[in-house]
Amino acid sequence: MDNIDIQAIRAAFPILKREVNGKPLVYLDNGATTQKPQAVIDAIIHYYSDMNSNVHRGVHYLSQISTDAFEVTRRKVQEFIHAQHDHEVIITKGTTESINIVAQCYGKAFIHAGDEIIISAMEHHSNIVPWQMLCEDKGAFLKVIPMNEAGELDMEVYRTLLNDKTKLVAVNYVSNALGTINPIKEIIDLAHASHAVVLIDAAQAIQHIPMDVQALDVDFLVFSGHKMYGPTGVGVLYGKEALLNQMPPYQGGGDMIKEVTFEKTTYNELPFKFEAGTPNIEAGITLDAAIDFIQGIGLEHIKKYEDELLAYATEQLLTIDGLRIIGTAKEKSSVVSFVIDGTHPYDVGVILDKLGIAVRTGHHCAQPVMDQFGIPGTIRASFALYNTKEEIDALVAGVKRAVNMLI
Ligand code: C6P
Repeated sequence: MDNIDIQAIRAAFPILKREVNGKPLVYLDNGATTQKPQAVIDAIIHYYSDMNSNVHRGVHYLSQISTDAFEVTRRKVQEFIHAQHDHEVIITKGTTESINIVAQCYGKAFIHAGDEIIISAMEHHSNIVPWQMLCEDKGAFLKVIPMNEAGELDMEVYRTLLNDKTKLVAVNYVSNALGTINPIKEIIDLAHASHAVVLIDAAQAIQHIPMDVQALDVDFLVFSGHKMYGPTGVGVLYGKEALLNQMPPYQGGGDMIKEVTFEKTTYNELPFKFEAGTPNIEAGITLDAAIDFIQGIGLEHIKKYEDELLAYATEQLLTIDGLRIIGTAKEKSSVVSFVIDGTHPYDVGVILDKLGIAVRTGHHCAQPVMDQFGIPGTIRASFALYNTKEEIDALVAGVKRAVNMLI
């Protein structure tokens, strides 16, 4: 575990010092949301103590420094994902809103009756329901790339699903329920060969895997700030300039207009066309500190360290009798989902909580995944860069204890 000073990293997250139920907190629910480093917390305090003001509106000093800071984040995101232009970065509420913007706006302009949209069998509900709503609205059809028992997409079937009716492909980079890393470059290239555009849901990838939207040639990429050590209520929609320019706005309101009369409104240019109303200013501004934090360590180092944690957790959990890992793809990231014969995931989760260990139990907003495996849900441990092998040992001991109590 070279290059990672784990004690220094842990010290940067004040919440990791607390106890839960009289035990040291072991936080393994990072797929749901990550904890925040002191630098992000300080940035939020600094924003409200020294800067609070609306953005893109005022000539006064505070409004200008807030606006500048908000735009610094936009450029930081641009650099972080290697976008060509900063105006290709739309600041949203989060992944869910970003996907809904594409479904509504791209859908309004480009999806027609009889068109087909492809998603995968391992999508989060946020990357299923907006497309179902669009298909219902437009008389389009939703097709699903199946996956095998390991939780890997069937790329042969994907090739056969693509045809000249396919208009859009929407797939996650990393599955939140299984941890599978999908072959998104291949997915994108095949879709482009069929003249379809591609949205990649990077909600579970952006904090673990270096991202380059130009190298990927992805059309839309979406993610949330709160899963990458940043604040809640902010996310990103990256879109290629040409596509965003052709899409109608999402919501009408302040900031997204150039000129309004009662007869006609002209819309603002990118990115503001998609940013109606006052944004979550403090979250927009302080996402910058979260990206600085990640870049200060380096995603290559983070990925290497987290891969070691995942391998160790997988090996140790498999020593438990009756434990089955759901999601055994060759390429995985930071998630281990499992079930244990004779126990319900919820009961195991409650016992782990009594031991101070936070995991998520249930369907993880991916009910079709659970249906395919014929289970009500899983116990999911999801890792971040501050987790340790000792915490995995605590998880394994806790699961063993739960098994002894429940069976
Ligand atoms: N997954 C989890 O515990 P929002 O809620 O908009 O920030 O992110 C939605 C979302 C979309 N796609 C994927 C792949 C996701 O994992 C999530 C959020 C959390 O797995 C909360 S349900």
